Amino acid sequence: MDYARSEPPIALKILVAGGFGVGKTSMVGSISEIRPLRTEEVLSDVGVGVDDTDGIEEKRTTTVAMDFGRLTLREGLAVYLFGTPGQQRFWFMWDELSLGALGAVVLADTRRLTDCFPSVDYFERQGTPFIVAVNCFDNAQRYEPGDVRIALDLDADVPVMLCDARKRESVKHVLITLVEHSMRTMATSVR
Ligand SMILES: Nc1nc2c(ncn2[C@@H]2O[C@H](COP(=O)(O)OP(=O)(O)OP(=O)(O)O)[C@@H](O)[C@H]2O)c(=O)[nH]1
Ligand SMILES: [Mg+2]
Repeated sequence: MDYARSEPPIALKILVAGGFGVGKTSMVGSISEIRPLRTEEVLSDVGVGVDDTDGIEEKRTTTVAMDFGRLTLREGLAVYLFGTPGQQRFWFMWDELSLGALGAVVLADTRRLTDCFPSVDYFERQGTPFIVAVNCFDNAQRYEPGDVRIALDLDADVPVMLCDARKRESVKHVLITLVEHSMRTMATSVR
């Protein structure tokens, strides 16, 4: 690529956060064009009673550092995706991961909605633009985005949407919504 004559490459950093087992690793994996870097460890007997796998009994591994994936939107414009670890004992990673992030997707599971409170709090405190994407698990009751907004006590300008973390098109839609929201937020804050 001849960077001397073209614009310098732009990299957007996006975080995928949320509670334990909500689908963060799945989301990064379904959209990444490179084989995603994963830091999965097998859930062991030691975690029984600590790691709550209700509703995700099939889950065998958990992220201990981060997920990493990449998506090229056009030549010279790439999105780097960082999935955060879900379990509280790995949260010390978050400050490093969130440095320079354009925004964050907070994934939510309506069967355990309170699990995403810490992520929402974290990004509100940091002033990082975020959206909430409800990952619709097959056996979970469906709620309207408006109900989720009320339950999470979100500001009116925070987008809330439904998604399927396993489907590329759905994840693409989530990322576009986040980028648009981040742009709007930045435009308002420099005014
Ligand atoms: N039915 C359904 N299952 C899903 C979906 N997304 C993920 N799963 C399953 O749910 C489990 C959790 O997925 P992960 O992607 O590992 O979740 P995570 O948020 O990265 O988990 P931690 O890193 O351990 O916090 C796995 O068993 C997935 O196969 C979904 O959208 N629908
Ligand atoms: Mg994970």
